[in-house]
Amino acid sequence: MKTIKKTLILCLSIALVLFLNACEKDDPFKDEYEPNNSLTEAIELTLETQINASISKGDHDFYSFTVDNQEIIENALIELGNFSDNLQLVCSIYDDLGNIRVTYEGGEGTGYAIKWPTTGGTYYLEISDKSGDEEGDYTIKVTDLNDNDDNEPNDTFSQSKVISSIPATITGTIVADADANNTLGDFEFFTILVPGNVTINATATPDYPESDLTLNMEIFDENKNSIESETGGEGDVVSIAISNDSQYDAQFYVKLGGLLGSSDNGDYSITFDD
Ligand SMILES: [Ca+2]
Ligand SMILES: [Ca+2]
Ligand SMILES: [Ca+2]
Ligand SMILES: [Ca+2]
Repeated sequence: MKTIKKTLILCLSIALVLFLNACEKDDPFKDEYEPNNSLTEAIELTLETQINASISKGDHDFYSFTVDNQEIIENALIELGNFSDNLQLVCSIYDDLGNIRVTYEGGEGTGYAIKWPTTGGTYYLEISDKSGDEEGDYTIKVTDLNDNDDNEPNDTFSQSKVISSIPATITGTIVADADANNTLGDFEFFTILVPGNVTINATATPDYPESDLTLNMEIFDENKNSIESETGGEGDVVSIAISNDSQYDAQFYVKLGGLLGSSDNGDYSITFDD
């Protein structure tokens, strides 16, 4: 009798284990990248390669990606798409020290894309459902856009591009908001030598039809003291006259920044003439 009872318990236990296993295997939202439920378990993404993943109930998916922009500010594009209907995905970006930098969320069932400006490095992404109750599929892909111009890096006084002759016109692109509130953005610095008793106009123009780029410009003397600044409206040309009132040649700096509008197009041209 005792043996029969033991056998019965054993059979039931085996059945239970098999049942639980089957349940786990049958969970259509347990993806092949599990377990990736913490920063230390993050799955490394290959740039420009989309992967298909899933959020099971209460699931958090961590990924990492690395971009090398050679100290030039460029955007990494993080695309989340192909959601199951009920899923509302939240995406947080962490730096390589594990500090959370920003959190985005999309609408229910809708994908979205994030532009992440960086001079390079490793970042982590945490993906989860906003409510924690929904489950479903999604895709994720990170692309290095290499979207800055050929004058980079020119984000500081010491990196400024020297204008060697007048008149000169230079074209470029602002790829990340740069103004007094966005001091780590994609500023464009130029150095210009102005002869004695000469005035040179620095004129920056948003460089595509119906631009919604908002430009700002600031002029500094050779000691990096601010002389004059101007901020335009959306799509406006911004121009400052740089007057050298002394009889000697003098060096000036031009610092150009901008805020991107909804078109996300930062193309501009800047002209120096007298
Ligand atoms: Ca998952
Ligand atoms: Ca996970
Ligand atoms: Ca630029
Ligand atoms: Ca720049």
